[in-house]
Amino acid sequence: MPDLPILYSFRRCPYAMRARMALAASGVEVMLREVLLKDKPSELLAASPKATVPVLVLSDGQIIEESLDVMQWALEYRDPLNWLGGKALDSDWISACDGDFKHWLDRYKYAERYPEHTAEGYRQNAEAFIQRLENQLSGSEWVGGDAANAVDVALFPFIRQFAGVEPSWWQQAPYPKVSQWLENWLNSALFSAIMAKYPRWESGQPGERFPPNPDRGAPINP
Ligand SMILES: N[C@@H](CCC(=O)N[C@@H](CS)C(=O)NCC(=O)O)C(=O)O
Repeated sequence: MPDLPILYSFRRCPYAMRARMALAASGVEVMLREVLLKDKPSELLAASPKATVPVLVLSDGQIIEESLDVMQWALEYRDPLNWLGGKALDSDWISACDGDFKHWLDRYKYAERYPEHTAEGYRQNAEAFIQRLENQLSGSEWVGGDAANAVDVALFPFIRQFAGVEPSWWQQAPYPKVSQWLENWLNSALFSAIMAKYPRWESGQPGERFPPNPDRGAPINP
C-alpha cells in the first residue's frame, strides 16, 4: 500500500466535512482515522497539540491542521472542478461564515448553554448571514458564481447545521434560494460519499481508505 496521508476526522464536524469534500473532489486518497472528540487519540494530540479536527498528516511529516488549508492542499494537488478558481478560499464569505455566523450558530444550536438570550434571538442574529446568502443566490446559482466552487463547499456544512437545528422552522423560512442550494449539496453524490460511516479508529491500525469508493468520490459536480 502506498504511504498515504493520514486524515484525522470526525464525521459530523462541519470543518472536517469541508475538508473531506475537497479531498474527495480532488481524487486524492488518504487514510481516514475517525476519532471521538471526547476521547482524542494520543497520535492526534502528538501531531497537532491544538487538538481540533480535521488534521492531515502528510507522508513527509508535514501537518496541516486547519480545514481551509486541507482544502487548499487537496485542490492544489488536483482541481478537476476548478473549485479554487479566483482564489476562492480567500473569500470574505468564508471569514464571515467561520466568524460571526458560526458564533451565532453555536449559540442557536446550544441555546441552553447560553441562557442570556433565547434560541430565537440567536437564530435571528445568525439569519443576517443567511439573508446575505439568499441575496447572493438570487443573482447566481452558486455563491462562487455560475459554477460551484470552494466557497460553496466551505459554507455548506455550516448552513446544513443551521437548517438542522429546527427543521420544521427551516422548511417554512423565507430563504428559498439558500434552501435549494442546500438541497443540491445534500443530494449530491459527493456528499453521500464523504458521509460514509467509519468505525472509530484504533491505535495501531492504519485507518480506512478514503474516499471509500474513489469512483464515487472523485470529481462529481453537485
Ligand atoms: N479552525 C479549525 C476549527 C476546527 C474545529 O473547531 N473542529 C472542532 C470539531 S467540529 C474540534 O475539533 N473541536 C475540538 C473539540 O471539540 O475538542 C479548522 O478550520 O479546522
